[in-house]
Amino acid sequence: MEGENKSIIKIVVFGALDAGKTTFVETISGKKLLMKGEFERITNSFDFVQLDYDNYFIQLFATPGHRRFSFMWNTLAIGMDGAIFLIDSTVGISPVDKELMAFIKKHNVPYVVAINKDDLVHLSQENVREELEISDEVSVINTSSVTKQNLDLVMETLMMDITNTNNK
Ligand SMILES: Nc1nc2c(ncn2[C@@H]2O[C@H](COP(=O)(O)OP(=O)(O)OP(=O)(O)O)[C@@H](O)[C@H]2O)c(=O)[nH]1
Ligand SMILES: [Mg+2]
Repeated sequence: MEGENKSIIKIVVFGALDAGKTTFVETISGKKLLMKGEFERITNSFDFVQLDYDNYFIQLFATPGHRRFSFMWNTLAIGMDGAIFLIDSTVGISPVDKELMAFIKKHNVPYVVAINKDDLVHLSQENVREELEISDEVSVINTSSVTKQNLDLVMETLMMDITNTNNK
């Protein structure tokens, strides 16, 4: 069967409420999600889509941002190979962002920080790095999940980080 030799890479998108996680996953996949776990546009479980990417299938999940559903974060993080952390540039760095940053760092997997909604407000990468204490090896990229700005770059950068880590 075509693709039977492909490895599966699990990537999870985290971010505060309304940061644009569901939109990110939808836009980057360009197709209907296999799972879109939301009610009245608030994700309460998770989103899921599978992408064909070189020699890999990427299983891309997005988490709920609402605090009420934060119990899902641990479950979705199980077995992840990498993470994408979306910051909402129209809000700036919130306490939830600090909590999520600590959560992602604790999992010790490669991650990329996307400062989303760059089409609305531009937030400087330096400020975000400083506030969240992000090390120089981690990429921080300004994105828009609506205009598609840098979405492919985020995925390419993370896939490079993941495959380099796996080959070490
Ligand atoms: N202008 C602009 N709007 C965006 C962008 N990303 C998301 N949005 C809008 O922000 C709102 C929330 O987007 P969602 O993708 O549902 O956000 P979410 O992070 O999945 O929300 P929860 O899962 O409920 O936390 C929607 O109205 C989107 O159209 C972006 O990059 N630019
Ligand atoms: Mg969502």
